[in-house]
Amino acid sequence: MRVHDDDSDPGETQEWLDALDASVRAGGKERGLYLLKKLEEQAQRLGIVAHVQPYSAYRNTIPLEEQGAYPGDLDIEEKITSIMRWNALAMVVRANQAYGELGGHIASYASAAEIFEIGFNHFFRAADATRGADLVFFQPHSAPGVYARAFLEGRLTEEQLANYRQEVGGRGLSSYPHPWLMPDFWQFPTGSMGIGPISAIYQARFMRYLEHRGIAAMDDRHVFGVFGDGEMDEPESIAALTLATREKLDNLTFIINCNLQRLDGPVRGNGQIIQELESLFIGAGWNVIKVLWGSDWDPLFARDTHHALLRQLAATVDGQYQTLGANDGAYNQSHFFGLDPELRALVAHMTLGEIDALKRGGHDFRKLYAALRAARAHRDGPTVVLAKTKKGYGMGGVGESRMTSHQQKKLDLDTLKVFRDRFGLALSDDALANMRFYALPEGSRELEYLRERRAALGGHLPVRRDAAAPVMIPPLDRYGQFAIHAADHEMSTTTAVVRLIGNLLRDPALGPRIVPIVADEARTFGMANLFRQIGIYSPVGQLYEPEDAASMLRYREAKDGQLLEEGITEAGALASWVAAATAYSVHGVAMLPFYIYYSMFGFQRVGDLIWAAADQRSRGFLLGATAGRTTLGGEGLQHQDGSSHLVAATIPNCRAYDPAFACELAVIIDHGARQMMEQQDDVFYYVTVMNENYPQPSLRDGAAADIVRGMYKLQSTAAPDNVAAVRLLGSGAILREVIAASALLRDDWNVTSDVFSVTSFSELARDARDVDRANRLEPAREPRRSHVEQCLDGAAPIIAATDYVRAYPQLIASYVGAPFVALGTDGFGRSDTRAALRGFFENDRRHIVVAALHALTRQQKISTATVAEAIVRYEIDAATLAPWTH
Ligand SMILES: Cc1ncc(C[n+]2csc(CCOP(=O)(O)OP(=O)(O)O)c2C)c(N)n1
Ligand SMILES: [Mg+2]
Repeated sequence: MRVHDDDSDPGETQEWLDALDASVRAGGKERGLYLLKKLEEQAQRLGIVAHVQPYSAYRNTIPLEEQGAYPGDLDIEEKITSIMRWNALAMVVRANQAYGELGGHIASYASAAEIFEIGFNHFFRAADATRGADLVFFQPHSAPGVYARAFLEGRLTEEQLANYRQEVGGRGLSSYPHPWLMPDFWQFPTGSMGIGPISAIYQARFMRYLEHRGIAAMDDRHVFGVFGDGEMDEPESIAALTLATREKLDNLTFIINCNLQRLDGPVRGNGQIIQELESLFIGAGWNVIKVLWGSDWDPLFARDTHHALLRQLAATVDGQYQTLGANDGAYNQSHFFGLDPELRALVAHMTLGEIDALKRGGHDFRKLYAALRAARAHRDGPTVVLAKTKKGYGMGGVGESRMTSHQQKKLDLDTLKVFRDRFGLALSDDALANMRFYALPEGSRELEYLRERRAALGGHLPVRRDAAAPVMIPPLDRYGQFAIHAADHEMSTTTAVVRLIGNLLRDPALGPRIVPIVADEARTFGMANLFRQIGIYSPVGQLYEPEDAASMLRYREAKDGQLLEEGITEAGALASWVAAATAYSVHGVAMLPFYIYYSMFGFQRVGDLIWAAADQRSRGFLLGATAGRTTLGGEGLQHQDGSSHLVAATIPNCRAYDPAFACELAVIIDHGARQMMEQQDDVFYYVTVMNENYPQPSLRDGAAADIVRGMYKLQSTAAPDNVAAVRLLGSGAILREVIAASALLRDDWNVTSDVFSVTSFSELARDARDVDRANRLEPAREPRRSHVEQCLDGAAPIIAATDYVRAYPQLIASYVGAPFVALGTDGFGRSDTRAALRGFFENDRRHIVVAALHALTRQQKISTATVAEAIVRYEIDAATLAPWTH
């Protein structure tokens, strides 16, 4: 049923409103709420269903009567904020005066300065002797404001500010929050929009997890996230909103800087982003607090008895708010207040200057403070503060609420003077012209205030720490016997990794620190036994009798459950993994997460989250299961992964492996666990595992170190009447085809071959690249040889076959001196049997043999007629289209 705006019986309407007013006056707000609830129930009985949007009037949520006193010194805080504004602006303008190409943003922090400052002066707590720090996610392009404050606090030098965005050489400051590049400062990378919001939610959830599992106390530590209104359009920004309510995360507050603009223009020119966000968050169950208007609007609202002001505010779209924001008092008088006689009367007593100075709520400390205090006091769910601001606040005609505000990075002297005068900055014309940074003199009241406030809140922020006690890994033969002494026992590498995790979970020291994570695929990977063994985490335990209660593998949810079952959200599961993988830094407790997923839905689907995980120095295992393009049989084009290893190779601190055998896998997991938990290196591991069952060999003596390096010789297959020799390299799912090919080469063609198992082409390539560089830059020294050069010395052709695109083995091609042929799975995957797929992609044993013979023709070891014969013998259809063409 639609609600009509025209009132058919105003007298009756007024009676109802008066009755509600009287009840609230007599019985308070709770009585009012009760009546509304009863009315709603009755309306439902009468079949009246409301389809109104769940948003409130276009005004502040917290009424003036409930605002409370302001605990800070407004004069000083405003002065300090003005100085921060200046330093942030000067940092960007200076960098761009010196080097026009450096970029940077002024307008975003200009809109967010009061939001940041209210946090820094009153809410964001650092770690002290009694408790850990709050977690704060900063809007990335407002980073200059965070640097400006760190400078005033004496944490950053003038030289560092002057080197904003000039990081090469190590003196400068990162453009955006990057823990990799500023490891003592930034905690959370937010530069890629959307990653901050989803990460903040999963960090808040992981804090509960640690607490419920008895691993770390959280006291009243809180997660704050300051994000942009444009940023909320990212799918990741809103993907986990309902998780936050479902898990009652009252340790979480979002503050959305609603300056109504993004980069190109208005976020919702023809609508109202604030109302839209309010509906969204209310729908997701959040506590919503709107901070729209500053204190100087309070008297206007008080006199707006007929709601003319509220009606006009509701009727004004954001594109118009922006134009109003960009223009002066006279324009606002004629184009807003002048539109309605009641409104005109409302501001009749005000000068144009006063109208011009009316502030938006997000620039008013009192309003922001009341909102954040209410957010901190809110229980049983997260809060979002929607703060209405002006983009480029204070930048005058060149930047305030302009379409081009976001891109503005150069300001002329006149604009700087207007800025200085508006914020009452004690800067000479000369200081302006030279964009001098403003430091607070020692002994000044402002500096003392600044220090006092931070001391009261525990110290500086942001600070990234890196001090967790190492956790010892048990000896491999204690938990990996089954894999290293497999003795041709049949199993898949997925089964092996699940057994390894299961065994590690039983270790008294390491076990509790393991965090298995799945995105609704535990059964796929044979992990259902973990449901009962360690339980599935739920903050409320299990409120129902599970259908399979009698089963050994029952679905057991528990408050201290260890497994994180994230449901069908790879982005959420990855964010969850990051929370665990950074716990060593964020909470000082090292955790070891294993997130196991369909490999295609990793780097391909949430690659940017993995990049951010690398930036924040995550430590943990990503397990790409059902990996490759031909082991997954029936699944088809969208499931078959031929590229993840190539992408993994581009992430500097990601060590990626594609083991074929359980014993290789065990060595890699063991090495990785030690590197991350004992040595505490800032690396993470990506390991692919498959679901194909085959006999698993035992670990060769002395092979372990080479497995970690990336390759080892598996066997030499000597042909009795040896006509030629080749080297065959294989990894993961295709290694067994390579071994089979070596037998065919011997039996059918009298060709000898050495077979190497390559556990990681990317690790080999990295080592070779390092060696190559060292040799080039120190030409006088005795040249070093990389592992790949040592293994593949000589001239015999090399055939490398994997279940990935050819570019993956080609990572090492330029480091070997012999002819190099790569076979792989370029093209779109499709569903069929494993054998059919390997035939289709031309990486099965037959094609490996043909490739080897062909390579030998180039060395005049074998005739082309022999190659043609092999093609016929193996029934290869030479006329078929190449797999990557269809
Ligand atoms: C994933 C991603 N896409 C695009 C960008 C480029 N970008 C940086 S800031 C910005 C606009 C942000 O608007 P908003 O979130 O409203 O923040 P504001 O600057 O208005 O405070 C864009 C598009 C980015 N950093 N990340
Ligand atoms: Mg914006």
